[in-house]
Amino acid sequence: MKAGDLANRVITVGSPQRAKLISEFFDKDQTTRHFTSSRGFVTYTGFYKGVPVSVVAIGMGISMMDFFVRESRAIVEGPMAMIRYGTCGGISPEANQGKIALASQGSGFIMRNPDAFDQYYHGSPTDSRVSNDAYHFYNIAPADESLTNLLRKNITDDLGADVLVEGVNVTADSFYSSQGRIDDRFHDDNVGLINKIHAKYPNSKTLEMETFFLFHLAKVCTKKIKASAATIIVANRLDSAVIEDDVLQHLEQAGGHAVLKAIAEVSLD
Ligand code: R1P
Ligand code: URA
Repeated sequence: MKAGDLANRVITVGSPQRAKLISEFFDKDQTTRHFTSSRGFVTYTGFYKGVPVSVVAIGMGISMMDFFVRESRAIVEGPMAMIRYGTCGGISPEANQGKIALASQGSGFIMRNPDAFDQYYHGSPTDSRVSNDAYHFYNIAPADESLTNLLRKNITDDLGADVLVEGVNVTADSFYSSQGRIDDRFHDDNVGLINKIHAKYPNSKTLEMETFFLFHLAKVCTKKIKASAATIIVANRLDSAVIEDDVLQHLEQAGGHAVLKAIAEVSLD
């Protein structure tokens, strides 16, 4: 993609299907352009109520978010606004499947510390220590307040106030070890990790894999980027209840429409 192919206002999602669902709300009397990349990025650029907007599916993980933010910023002139509309796991009792979480208090970041496992690199491990630093926790990166306020307003107007859970999101570098999923096939030293996440980030509600890097890069970029994030809670990690397919599709569509209204309404100044 090149200059002119991406709007200043962008929604980023994980899956191409979610991007397509959201693009179906674009203005029908204007052309919507569609771009695919050999690395799995899928972009729709069009208009919502006359305002230029894009939605980009980036796949999963912090590296893809890094590519997305940097390469978007490289081809767009002027201030930008970016909203991630993703899925996540809920880690507090009220963060149930079927709710939408707003990362209004920003995003933390948890990363596996491979050096805590170096005893396994050469032959049989002799060191039976249980490492205290198998995971590193990083300071919270904040969301943009004005964009977050518009997300809150549009989501509650369209889906009702009961759908919303607010607090801190935590981005992890793995779906598995650093989100506290236990896998006997690997040495992960992650029993009780969700409790440690709560101790580090007291109002943490959700775990997913991209938001922190969006917030972090938006704040360190030398050109203006307003960033915020909402995520559909697909499972509650405390009781393992999982969302029904039709509820997920409804929230991708109706929630996606509310997110589109927010990105189109925000002032870029
Ligand atoms: C894991 O299943 C993926 O889903 C979540 C995580 O952040 C990760 O990318 O978000 P998306 O549904 O937006 O991909
Ligand atoms: N995405 C994640 O990264 N974690 C979950 O638990 C659900 C979706």
